[in-house]
Amino acid sequence: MIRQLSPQLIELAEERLRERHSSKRTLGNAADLIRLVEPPCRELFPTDSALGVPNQGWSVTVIGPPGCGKTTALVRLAVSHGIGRGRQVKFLAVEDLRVGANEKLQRYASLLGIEFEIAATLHDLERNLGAVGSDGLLLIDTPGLGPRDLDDGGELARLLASRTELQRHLVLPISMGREDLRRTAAGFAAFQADRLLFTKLDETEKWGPMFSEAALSSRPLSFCTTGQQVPGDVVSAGSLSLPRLLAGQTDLGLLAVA
Ligand SMILES: Nc1nc2c(ncn2[C@@H]2O[C@H](COP(=O)(O)OP(=O)(O)O)[C@@H](O)[C@H]2O)c(=O)[nH]1
Ligand SMILES: [Mg+2]
Repeated sequence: MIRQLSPQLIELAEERLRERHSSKRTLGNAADLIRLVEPPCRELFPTDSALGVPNQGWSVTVIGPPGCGKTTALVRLAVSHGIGRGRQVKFLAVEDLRVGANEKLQRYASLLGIEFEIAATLHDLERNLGAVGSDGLLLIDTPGLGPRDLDDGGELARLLASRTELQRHLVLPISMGREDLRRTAAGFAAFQADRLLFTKLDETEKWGPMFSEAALSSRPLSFCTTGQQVPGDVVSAGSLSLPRLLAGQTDLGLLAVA
């Protein structure tokens, strides 16, 4: 897996290791090595699976390219962090004029008994953001934006980026590859995402690009989705250990659920 990491990142990791371990140490086995590299890895790849901004209620949005897993990630979080914790959940879908685009979330909402609204205007969005109660969890779905649509994201991006109480997760499929991930993340810069949420970990064993992107963009990994089961198949990013993965331990079953 080390070959999947960016050369810049490997250099950075080596530097951190040298800083911490200037004296020579003998490593008995793989477990020793994992223990040695775990702390610098945690520094390089911070994880944060706390949903919402402390003391500011729970408003969360997902942004990202079409088909990357935004809507289903939101449904999984609604169950694990909303219904499962006794919060009053509401889904708000920013209107997407593509045929059937908002219906998926609406269907999940009715299956799970969750309130659902379509925000047809930015004013609807602001009104909902202003109305989140202390026990509420507002989960905002946004239309998928491809490279050519990103200019259209302008007003939406400005509004979402301006709300300090809103936690913004950039959703990226892990199979995208290092360079496309960099380019895609850069395309969404105007949204000022504060977390990275990776999807489709079950589709590849090449997880290196996820760690590279997290380290190079200095944004914590929040959650990862690991399959098609909805709700379910979501883990807290903190349960991923890069050293264990480097040692070939990529069993999804070992990861802790969110
Ligand atoms: N295998 C796999 N499929 C996923 C995962 N997350 C989402 N999907 C699938 O990806 C497709 C698009 O998901 P969706 O949430 O609608 O993407 P959106 O367009 O970004 O909202 C659906 O068929 C999902 O079942 C995952 O972790 N693993
Ligand atoms: Mg969607």
